[in-house]
Amino acid sequence: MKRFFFFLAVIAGVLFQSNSVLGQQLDRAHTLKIYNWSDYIDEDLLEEFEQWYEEHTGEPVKVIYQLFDINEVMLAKIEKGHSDYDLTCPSDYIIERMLRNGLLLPINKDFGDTPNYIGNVSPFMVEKIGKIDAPGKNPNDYAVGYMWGTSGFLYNKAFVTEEDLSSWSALWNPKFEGKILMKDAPRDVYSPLLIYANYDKIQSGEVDIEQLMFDMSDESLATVEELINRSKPNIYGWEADFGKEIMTQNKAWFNLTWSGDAEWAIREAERVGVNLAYTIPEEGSNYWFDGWVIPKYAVNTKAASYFINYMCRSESAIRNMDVIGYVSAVATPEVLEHMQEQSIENGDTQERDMTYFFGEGAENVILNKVMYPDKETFDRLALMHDSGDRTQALLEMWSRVKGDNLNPVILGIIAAVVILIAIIVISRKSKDKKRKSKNGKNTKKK
Ligand code: SPD
Repeated sequence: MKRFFFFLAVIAGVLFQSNSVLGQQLDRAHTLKIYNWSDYIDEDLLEEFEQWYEEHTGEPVKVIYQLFDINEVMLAKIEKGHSDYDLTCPSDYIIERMLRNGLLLPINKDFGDTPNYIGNVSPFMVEKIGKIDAPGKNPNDYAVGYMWGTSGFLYNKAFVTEEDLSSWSALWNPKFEGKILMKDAPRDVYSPLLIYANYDKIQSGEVDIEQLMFDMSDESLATVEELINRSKPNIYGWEADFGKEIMTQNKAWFNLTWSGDAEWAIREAERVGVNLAYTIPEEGSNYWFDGWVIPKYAVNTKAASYFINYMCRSESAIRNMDVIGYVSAVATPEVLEHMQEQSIENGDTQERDMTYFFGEGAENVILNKVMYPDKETFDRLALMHDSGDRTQALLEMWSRVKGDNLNPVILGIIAAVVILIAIIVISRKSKDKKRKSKNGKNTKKK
């Protein structure tokens, strides 16, 4: 009899266990885990999505929203850590890497009765996503454009002129000693400097700027390393995502950064009377885009694709742009109208042709130039590509150039901690020595 009850208890235990496991799975199945850049969304949209999703699918969902500052951190979590994010938002060259390495799932764009808003994305963006180089795969099946922009200099007009920054060589101009904030993102520094180093050859047609973005040879790495080293006396600090705040506080004179952060900083600085602007050096630079992708280890792929769809509504695009300063990939007439109204309100008057992004009807529109560059500016820019197994060499170069550039405050703290530990160890040793010699004397007395 005892044995029978024991057997029953074991079965009940197993059932209880499997139920709770099942319970957890159910919870996870109704969770949407998003891993996005910091400061990159109107966060109210997250809760509103939960409601919208339930209305459109009859299923509940809870959004868990986590943040990263640079692509490489996000990539490591998925590539090495196999994290089960349902959705993330890498840049062009990282999407390329993830696609080449089989780390992405195709996005299901069939939403039943729910309207498909993904068609709101500009054909320009679809064409740029098509430039992702992943043999045998159509990148547009795996990524939907979210935001796009350029890389250049955000500068404080009180100290620097646009003319000063007409070339990347401003980075090692001695008059900017200790005044430059550098983006702490290896690819975003390497690529424009590689363009700078090859400028003459690009001009003469010997080098194709698009092809150059695949180059990570030892020679090119050494050239860029030398250029960064030359700029080091000018570097105030390295920043992944806080440059915009530092610039609004008047601390550094200019910042190698992304157009969206620049736009955000320009707006914020204006409120406190600081006059910032943004420019792209004449030699050229990068344009980039960040796109929604569903990683291989995702669990809730349905909610992930619905979320992408939700982000492509004109309303979501407009609200995101208003909050973060970046430019949405969505190019509907509503977006154009809103952005035009805003630019006029801010005092812009110059009509421009923006058909390359908005299509027909945008021949003479008034739009903010930091956010929406002219076609002729855009034509000086190129898209980055995955550096494959050369990535390690780039990261090594990066830690070499940054290694001896530690903030003096941090160096001071490290030195103080080392000295403190040394004092503790020495004083313990001397106490031990005294105790031993005392014990020795006591033993002799006996
Ligand atoms: N704070 C959000 C920043 C997102 C910028 N993405 C730009 C990537 C360029 N490679």
